[in-house]
Amino acid sequence: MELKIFLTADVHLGMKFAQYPEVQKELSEARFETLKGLVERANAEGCGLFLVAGDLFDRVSVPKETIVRAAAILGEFQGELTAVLPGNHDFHATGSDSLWAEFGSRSGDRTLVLAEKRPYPLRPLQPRRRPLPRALRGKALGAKRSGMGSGAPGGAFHVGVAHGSLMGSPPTSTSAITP
Ligand SMILES: [Mn+2]
Repeated sequence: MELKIFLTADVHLGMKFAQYPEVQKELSEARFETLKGLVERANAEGCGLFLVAGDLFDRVSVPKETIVRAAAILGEFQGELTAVLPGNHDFHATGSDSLWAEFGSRSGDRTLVLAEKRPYPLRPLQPRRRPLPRALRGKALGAKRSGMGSGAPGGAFHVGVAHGSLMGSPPTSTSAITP
């Protein structure tokens, strides 16, 4: 049984780089190219889950075009599921005009925004193109298996995902507070 996960974080799409006006556009564009390259690598590696562990976006007020482009790039992932955790820069807020509502509306049904602190079962996310691998059936992102109604035989994968510093493990520099 195997679950191959591609993990990234802090892509910070939409970063303005205002302090570098002469290369501002190139630096901003490079973030999109990087994400594209990551998705291509994940596809080449045959990953089943593409996981973004926070700060896919640089801030909650990124332009709509940035959100559309991000959703399109992630939509090229050929695995079973893309899961995106909001971070401290692109935190989750309710409201139909919020970043994540817009992102959700631009993403397919195999993209999951981990907006709440709870386990997310993978079962409802049935693949469109091919059967869910045995490794992913009845599995969940998050903590305990109980309450998920999994019923899957054998062991289960539990994938914890977080963004930020660990409690009780103080950062050694300010960059560790807002990486
Ligand atoms: Mn961050």
